[in-house]
Parts: sequence; structure tokens; C-alpha cells
Amino acid sequence: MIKLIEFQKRFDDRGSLSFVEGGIDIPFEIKRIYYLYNLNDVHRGFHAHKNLNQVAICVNGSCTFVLDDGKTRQEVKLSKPNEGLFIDKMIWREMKDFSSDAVLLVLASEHYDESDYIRNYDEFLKLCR
Ligand code: T46
Repeated sequence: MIKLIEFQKRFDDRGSLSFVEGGIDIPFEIKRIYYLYNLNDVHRGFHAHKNLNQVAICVNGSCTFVLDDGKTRQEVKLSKPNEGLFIDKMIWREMKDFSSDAVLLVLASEHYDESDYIRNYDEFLKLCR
């Protein structure tokens, strides 16, 4: 399952401020935050996670996620700093079309664990069945 989450936004003549509250806006306990920046216009990802849930927020610039649940593939463009993309476990993801100023912030439900990654698409499809 994937879904877009809209975060609250405050703005005035000084600028804008959005906020994300654990236990309210995010459907899991946040155990890790990482961020991608200085991005070249190349594709990244090409994996799914066995157990990890994540919310990705493009806090600056834009990028596109290609998401595949083993049956259907869809593309979601992230370009609003107050919008998060929830990505459930067992979703194959690729990221592309990073603008030169893109900063992608990711909230994750687990600590980093390479054994949670499925990096082979055929293996992913087998596990989906
Ligand atoms: C995901 C997408 C959206 C760590 O050591 N700790 C970490 O917390 C992370 C996220 C990565 N790494 C290491 C593992 C690799 O040696 O950093 C290197 C680059 O990671 P990776 O090639 O997996 O990066 P992406 O952009 O393909 O994928 C990342 C996340 O890994 C992944 O969980 O869903 O962003």
C-alpha cells in the first residue's frame, strides 16, 4: 500500500513552516531519518523491503517514485515540502527525475538493516506470490 499524507503548513510574510508529528502524522514509530541530497539525475532504489515502512518527503525540489506492488506499477511525483509518501513493506521502488536542488527526507520504521532489502526483482515477484 502507498498513500500521500498532507502535513500542516503555516505561512506568513516571513516564509513557510510545515511540521510532522510522530504518533499523529506518521503511521509507525520513527526509528531512523535519512536524507538524499546533491543528487545526480540518475535512477536510485531498485529494491523492496521485507519489513520496513517509510514516509518520503521531498523537502526541496522534486523527484519521482516508481512504485510496484508486484501487480501494478505507478509513478508518484513529489514536489511539495508539506506532502509525504507512505511506502509500505513489500513495494518495489525506483526513484528518478531528481531536480538539481532535490532534497529527499525519509522517515523509517526500523534501523538500517541490509538483510531487509530485496534487491533482485525476480526474487521480489516470487515473494509477492
Ligand atoms: C529506500 C530509498 C527511498 C546506510 O548505511 N544507512 C542507511 O540508513 C541507508 C538508507 C543507507 N545506508 C547505506 C547503504 C548503501 O551503502 O548507504 C548506501 C546507499 O544506500 P542505497 O543504495 O540503498 O540508497 P537508495 O537511494 O537506492 O535507497 C535509499 C534507501 O536505502 C532505501 O531504504 O527506500 O532510499
